[in-house]
Amino acid sequence: MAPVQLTLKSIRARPVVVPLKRPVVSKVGLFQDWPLILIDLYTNEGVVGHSYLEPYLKKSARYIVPMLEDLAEAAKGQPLAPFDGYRQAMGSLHLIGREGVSLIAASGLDMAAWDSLAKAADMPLAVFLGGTVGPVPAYNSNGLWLTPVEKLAAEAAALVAEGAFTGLKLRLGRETLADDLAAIAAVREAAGGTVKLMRDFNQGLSLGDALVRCHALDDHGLYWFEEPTTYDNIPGYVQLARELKTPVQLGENFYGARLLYQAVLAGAGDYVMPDLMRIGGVTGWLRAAAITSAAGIPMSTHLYPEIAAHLMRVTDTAHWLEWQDWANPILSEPFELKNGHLMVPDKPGQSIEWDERAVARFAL
Ligand code: SMN
Ligand code: MG
Repeated sequence: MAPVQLTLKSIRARPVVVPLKRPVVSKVGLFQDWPLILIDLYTNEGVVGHSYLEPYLKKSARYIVPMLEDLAEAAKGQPLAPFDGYRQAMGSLHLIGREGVSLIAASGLDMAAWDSLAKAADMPLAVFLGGTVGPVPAYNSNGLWLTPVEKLAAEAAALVAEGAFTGLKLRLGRETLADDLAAIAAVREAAGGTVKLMRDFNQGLSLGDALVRCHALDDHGLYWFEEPTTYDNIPGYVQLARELKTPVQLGENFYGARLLYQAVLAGAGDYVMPDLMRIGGVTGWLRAAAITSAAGIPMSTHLYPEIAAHLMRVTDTAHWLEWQDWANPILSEPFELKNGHLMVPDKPGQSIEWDERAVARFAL
């Protein structure tokens, strides 16, 4: 089969808002439902690539969609080559800032471009990148928000049962240490002693409070402490990682692989978990994975479980996939879970196809 060179024709970006089975109650906000921006990338050769963004804020579609359209317009008629496209996007955007919305838009296009290329090659993305399809160890991150402690036990049991999970994420940083301890005890009892408990503070504590709280929780057999304090307080994270026995996890707010590199170099955490929308899509992920491989730092995923599952199959230090079913309402074939693993489908591309009736129903 002759290799197919794809040419970018146009894109379509459609905001939707999907219902959440369990509302997100967190230090970064309260979300009853969840906005997604669905991206379709059209090529002159007829291949259509897909990706989505999870921009947290419904109103952000008003500025992310035009930015996606501008970037695509600038690359129109050019060969679809994500490494070149990424460099071009960064070059054109650095005057208004490489981080933030610029990188979010570039990441969305990048993911759709890789999907298109893998589809043109008739390979799953994991295989296109030199790996294989198969299971990826996942923890269930669909619940255990800052909701009443009395409700956590039943929810923890339900979350384990949803996919025979061996890991759950619990959000901490409640009003008092006693509240956090009660939440941990309730979840531990209901989930069983062998289930790993990932703890997310969502940057909710000042550095001083984070030190006190994490020290107090350090002997409770927790699997990791995620983002105890503001994500860019690198010296603070260095101190936390040095002082605590429980591994410190961060990285969902790193914009680009260079910030991840700087954090790794400084010793700001034991684990990292880049987010595809911020790290720079597939291209940014591959760069981040090279850094964590060289540094020997375990790398987990943040959101985007479908495309992240493909990438974990080619990530040297692949650790845990964060499972959320939030995109399921608009996917024609949601990914399968088996024994606590997300299964990478043996289908071309990322295997993200829209359920168009659902997309119409949830259109913003
Ligand atoms: C998170 C994700 C999405 C919304 C709120 C909080 C969290 C995580 O940081 O790691 O899942
Ligand atoms: Mg988090």
